[in-house]
Amino acid sequence: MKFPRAGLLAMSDPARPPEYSVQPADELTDIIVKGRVQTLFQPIIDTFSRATLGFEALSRGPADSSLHSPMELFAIARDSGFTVALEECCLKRAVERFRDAKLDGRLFLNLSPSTLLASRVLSARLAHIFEQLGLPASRCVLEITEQSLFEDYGMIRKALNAFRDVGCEIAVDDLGAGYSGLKTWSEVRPDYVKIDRYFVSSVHADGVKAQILRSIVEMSRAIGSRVIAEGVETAEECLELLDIGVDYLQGYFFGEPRPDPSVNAQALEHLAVQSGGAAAMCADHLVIDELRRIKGLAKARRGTSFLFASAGEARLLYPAAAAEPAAQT
Ligand SMILES: [Ca+2]
Repeated sequence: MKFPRAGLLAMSDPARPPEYSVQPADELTDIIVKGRVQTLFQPIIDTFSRATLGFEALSRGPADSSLHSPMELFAIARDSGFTVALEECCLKRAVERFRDAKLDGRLFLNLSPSTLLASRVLSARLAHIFEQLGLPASRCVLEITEQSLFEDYGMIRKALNAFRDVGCEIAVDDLGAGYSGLKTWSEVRPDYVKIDRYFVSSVHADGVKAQILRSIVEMSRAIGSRVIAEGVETAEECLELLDIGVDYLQGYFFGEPRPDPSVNAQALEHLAVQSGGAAAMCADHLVIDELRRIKGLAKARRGTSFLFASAGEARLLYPAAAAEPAAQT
């Protein structure tokens, strides 16, 4: 369904028959003009420290609106040519509500490539919003989702660098879904990659998915990105993702998207129990953390084993850790 781009003007037309006032395009313009989008926040958990890395902001239409569903809301915006206006509105409201809710950590904001490329001043505007609200822009992570094949990675990198210049970090969203793939990862060199929930769902029972995730974790170490698994819903999935070495977890298992989000204490307890083996194996937790940061040491795994690039290298660099019963897997 196509809607006229003149929706903002039409909304204020006094001659407009009243029955048209509930048309989706009019509802959309009203939502944008009045900033009526809802923002929900979902926590992202550090698998190592069990601290909250931050929250992803998810936008919805107002609860009493026919555009409450985000799919409907963004589809109407796309069809009526208001994607950029809607996304800017969502960004602003998300930062305001993040500040008002006094949430800790980083704020993950979704941005489409079309908006990224359409607005040359968006990075400055976003930095200004953060500054006005007394928040450093370095707490912002932009999640970029591909909706179509990128034709010009040079333009994408240039646009993203403008956000990096004001302090934002970058995430590639939904890795493995649609067009979001290795080429984008390689070209963008993001700080985070978010793995599409398809690969997370029942990963404990699907050896192929588990192997794909292991490969993604391996590549992330080489590229310098950190891996976030989305859509974690069960303890079994959580355990498997820990074993694979994913850095951060997000999903209903840890907390549903809410205006006033909270983290499921039982899920954190589960993480603590599952990672308890590390404490038994290594006298110094910092050693593990340090290992995870060092490029070349593929990964330091918790639970039952450490995996080094080579046993000799680990022994040389970290004699205390290497002296523990390290098992190659
Ligand atoms: Ca996202």
